[in-house]
Amino acid sequence: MLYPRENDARAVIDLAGIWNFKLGDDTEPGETCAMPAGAEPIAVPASYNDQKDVPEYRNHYGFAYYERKVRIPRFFEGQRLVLRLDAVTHSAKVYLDGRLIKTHKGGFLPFEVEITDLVTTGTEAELLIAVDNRVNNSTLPIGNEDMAFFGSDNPGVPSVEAAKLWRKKQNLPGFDFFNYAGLNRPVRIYTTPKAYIEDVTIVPDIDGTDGIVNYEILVGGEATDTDVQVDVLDAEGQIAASAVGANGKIKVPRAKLWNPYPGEPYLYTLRVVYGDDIYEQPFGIRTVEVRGTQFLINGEPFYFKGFGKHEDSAFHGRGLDQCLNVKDVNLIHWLHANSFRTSHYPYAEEMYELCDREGIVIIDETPAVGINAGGAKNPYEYPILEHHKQVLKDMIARDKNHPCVVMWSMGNEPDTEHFPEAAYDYWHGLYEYTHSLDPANRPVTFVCCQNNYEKDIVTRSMDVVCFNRYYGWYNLSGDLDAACYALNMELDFWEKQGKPVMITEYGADAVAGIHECVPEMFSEEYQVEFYKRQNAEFDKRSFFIGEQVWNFADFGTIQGVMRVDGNKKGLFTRERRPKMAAHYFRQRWGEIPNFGYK
Ligand code: E8X
Repeated sequence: MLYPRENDARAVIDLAGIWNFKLGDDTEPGETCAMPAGAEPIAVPASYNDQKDVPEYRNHYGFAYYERKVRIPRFFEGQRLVLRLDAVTHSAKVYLDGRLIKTHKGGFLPFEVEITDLVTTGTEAELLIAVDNRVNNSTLPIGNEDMAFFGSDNPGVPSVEAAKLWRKKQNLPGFDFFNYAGLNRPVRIYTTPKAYIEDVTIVPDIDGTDGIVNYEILVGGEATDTDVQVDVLDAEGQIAASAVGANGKIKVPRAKLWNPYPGEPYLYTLRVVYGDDIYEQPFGIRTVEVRGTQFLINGEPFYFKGFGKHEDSAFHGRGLDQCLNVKDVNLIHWLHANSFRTSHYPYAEEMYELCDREGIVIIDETPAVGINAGGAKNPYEYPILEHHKQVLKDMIARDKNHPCVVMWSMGNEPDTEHFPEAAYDYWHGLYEYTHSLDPANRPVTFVCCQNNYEKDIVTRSMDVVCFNRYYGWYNLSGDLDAACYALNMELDFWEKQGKPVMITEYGADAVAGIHECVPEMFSEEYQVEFYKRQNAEFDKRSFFIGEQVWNFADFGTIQGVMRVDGNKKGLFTRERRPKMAAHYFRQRWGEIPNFGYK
């Protein structure tokens, strides 16, 4: 799915601003819908939860209504008109002049609907979006539908059945991040000519000093007899190579490669002309390959230095915050880091464009988090497989041309221990499906949870072993000697798999400002000691290809006895103030090269 870009042939109207807003309940609107009375102002794009300090905004359960007028200019006459919503969390029902025109499930990927024949140019239309924030066993991320601790073994609390009678209906997130909801990313109307470019696929390759650009252009709309013209433009906008035809292979002599920062992340542009339509797609010439226990970028063994992140900030919630994205990218450079995982959902396209430009490597992850009932239930009986496949398809269709994306993560911390065969059937099927979706056939993984790795027969089947471990925090708490012993037992196990292995989460909560002479849990000193001791063990292992800490920054979560105003495992506070661990990693990663470390 192409990102909206204005040019000589296309216009884009961004509908950012103040909309009318009203919380509803869990009654689902039907084929027609009118804006409820009593509307309040709301900023778009942003989550609604932090925009008003009342419990109803923070703890809503069900639908919320967004409404505004949109004017379609006269000079749009004769053009194809498309309404695109970049992320409506978690699902949407879209109405134009009160009539349902589109529904969508999934809160982190774009969807669009053609409105050419639904509006009249030179007039105003009413756009109304009903946003459902509910999570359950059929959504990604997963919401728990009943909490085991309501069981009869919890004196003073009746059975789950009783609790369903007297406890108010609410979201029970099966994930450790606040359930921010709303029109979290841009809403736009864009135009194309009636005969238009529908999709662009680019698969780069390297042949000696030449770049190879394998491309495929999909066209749509009115048939024309014109052919597709394709030019490869260099960073100065000069034509480096050209071709005619909807698909083909273009050689770029003496190509400049896309390399991770501080290398040069050189970007070309594929300019496509079809009839009256034009589309310009930035891209990079680089290759990605797993070979033995190495992860190669442009044929060189790459070492991941980075984090799991979140799209999370005060006021915006999970809403697009380009100022914060620029600040975070600059802090990633400051840390001499080179990568992050989009935990635990695909991020806004604007962040991938920034990472393409800044040479930051991304592991792109779906919102499949919470597929884990701790053994109490078999989560592979949840009705999620078809939606999970749709999410993978949409994520790859959106992100396939980004040079910064080097691997797909199908999900985070599912239960792979208690129902190992069911887990293998579920994830191996998805693994093969994911490979089939990506024209560039990038490596595919998922991120396994802190579990019994000997019972887990899934993680070892991935292209790269990505594991999350908290030895010295969630278990062996405070005992870093025992933690390192357990870690080495596990690294011995992974060494036998003959695959590249990286840690995608490890960390300790540190409340900024708590200091101890003797490092103890929740102090900044303990967070540093936790990393120092475990990094020393990783450095001894040649098959170990990367360290991504949890988390880049403190972030908002649901309330719980283990969360002190959110999750405090950040290297930075939520306001991006560095803790001691940020200074520690800045020094460590400043001494570790991107390539050839292992
Ligand atoms: C944590 C992280 C959480 O924030 C992230 O979204 C997923 C969690 C650790 C799981 N991984 O809690 O800080 C470790 C489970 C051990 C029982």
